[in-house]
Amino acid sequence: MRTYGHRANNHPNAAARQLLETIDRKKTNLCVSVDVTRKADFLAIIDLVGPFSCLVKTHVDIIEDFDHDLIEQLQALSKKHDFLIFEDRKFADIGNTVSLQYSSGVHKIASWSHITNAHPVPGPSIITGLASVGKPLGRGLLLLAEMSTKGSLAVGSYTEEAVRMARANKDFVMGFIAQRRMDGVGVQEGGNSAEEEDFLILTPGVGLDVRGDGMGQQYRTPREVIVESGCDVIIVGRGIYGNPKALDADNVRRQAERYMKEGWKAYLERIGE
Ligand code: 5IU
Repeated sequence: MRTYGHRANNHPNAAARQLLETIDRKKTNLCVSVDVTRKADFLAIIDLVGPFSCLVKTHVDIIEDFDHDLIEQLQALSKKHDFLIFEDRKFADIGNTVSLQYSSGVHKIASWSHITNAHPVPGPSIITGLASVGKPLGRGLLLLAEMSTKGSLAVGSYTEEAVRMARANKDFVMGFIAQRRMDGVGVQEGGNSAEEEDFLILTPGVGLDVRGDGMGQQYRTPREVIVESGCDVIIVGRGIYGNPKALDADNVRRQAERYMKEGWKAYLERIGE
């Protein structure tokens, strides 16, 4: 299994290259997911976890006091701590509409988010729409090939079609949100092999202390995700920041470091070091 650094040197997608370089430089495959509704909490958590993260995942539409200053501060933290930004927008509409949702509105996601994601449900036109905005800016797109939730419909032929859509759009699609490596998935008999591709697999549903959240979320450990399933980045939210109404800065820092160490240990095991 190749190293993150080796993959960075050879990756054709600019955003994937940036992410792999950051992972290699900081020795962390941890993406922290920050689902909180107050700007002050959002920025405080990111400042605490930034040193341990290669990527910070946001849902800016849940922030009640969102403003342009939040984006400026987020970008400053991204520079200060050397992490990329991933707005987990999960676009799902027709090409024209998603191009407007990505570029415009209150949030202007494409102007600050290095990476975003989309449901493959509308078919390849969703990639065309998003690429018309994101490609000139050097952004990267992840397709949702699978989900971590109980009863997810993104399985079987749906997942295979998602991978085929990505293969046909490698200049903009850098990888997947999925629960396992996608090498060979959807490759038809006699069809092209997947040898030439290097999709990044970013995986939510990661926790060390509990197996679920009572709302359908299912957690696996960093080792299960990185070693057993061959994924590249662990996405961790509440396992790190706990209850946003009772933030404990020392504990947030400690948990981020704990997940970073577990994720890196698993990666070293995977590459045989
Ligand atoms: N998320 C999932 N599962 C998925 C997808 C996205 O949990 O399949 I696609 C998001 C939802 C949340 C974060 O923003 O990842 C996980 O947060 P917790 O670690 O707090 O469960």
